[in-house]
Amino acid sequence: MPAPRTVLLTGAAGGLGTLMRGLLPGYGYDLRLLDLRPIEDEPDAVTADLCDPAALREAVRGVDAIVHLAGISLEAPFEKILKANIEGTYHLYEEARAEGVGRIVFASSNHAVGRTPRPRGADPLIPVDTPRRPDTFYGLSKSFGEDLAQLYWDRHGLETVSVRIGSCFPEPTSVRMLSLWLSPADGARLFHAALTAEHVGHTVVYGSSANTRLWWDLTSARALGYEPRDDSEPYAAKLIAEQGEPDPDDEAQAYLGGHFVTDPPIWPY
Ligand code: NAI
Ligand code: 15L
Repeated sequence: MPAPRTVLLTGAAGGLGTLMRGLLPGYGYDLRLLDLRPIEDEPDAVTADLCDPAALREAVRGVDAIVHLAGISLEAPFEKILKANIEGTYHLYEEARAEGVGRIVFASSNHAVGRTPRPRGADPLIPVDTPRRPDTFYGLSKSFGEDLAQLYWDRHGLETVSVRIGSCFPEPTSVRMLSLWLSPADGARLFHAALTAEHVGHTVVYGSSANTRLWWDLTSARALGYEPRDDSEPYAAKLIAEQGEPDPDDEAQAYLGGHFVTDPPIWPY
């Protein structure tokens, strides 16, 4: 696939979308923006629902690739997740296929494998082919997205890199995030690698920085050319002083998905 230049960024009004709107143009991309919500100071952004195939057809026409961030990003009743994340992602793939888009970078999540026990002591890092164990309907929708991506590669030759993002925020804000943090700058590096690596088929990668306390294996991400530069460790002493060391007997800290396993944050809309 030739290096993509015009990229549709879905979910462009969201937290990660806003960070990537700032960073991805630095890699030479022309971004076309899409979200359910209008975006201030972006009059050309497409305001559309993922469940509107006609609007998606227009939005994907002529783009070289898609970075798909749109959707419900926390736990919600199944019916809402079904619409936005499952049907919505299907519609995007279907319109991308119809318009001949070559590649999608799909924002999967650690919550697709959130019920996986977190490694302790000398345990090996969690491999990318660990069985999927969603911790929520939200995580289940990300697991669906990964299967959808595999189907569209196998059946239609539409490539995807599914990025199981850890926690992509300007700074880690919890002890758990010390292991999962993806700095925004590393996030842009990873998306750029996912957009430009050759022959990805459907590749699943974990998305985090080179954290000292890493829980998962970044080999498949590095194979795309991703070279993380950040590490959450400078934040560790302060966060541990405030929140304490993780308690292995606390169920909310025993799994990759953290408190999503016991008390998931609910999508507010
Ligand atoms: P966010 O909630 O801030 O942004 C999501 C955006 O999607 C919102 O602007 C929302 O308006 C839009 N959206 C929701 N439903 C839509 C629909 N039906 N049609 C069109 N747009 C719709 O979430 P955030 O943090 O920016 O995450 C972006 C993506 O990355 C999400 O898919 C999330 O699941 C995934 N992710 C994010 C992580 C993070 O650390 N920020 C970690 C793991 C995954
Ligand atoms: C996610 O998948 C969420 O979208 C994000 O808001 C964070 O909660 C992140 O996981 C996390 O696990 O920290």
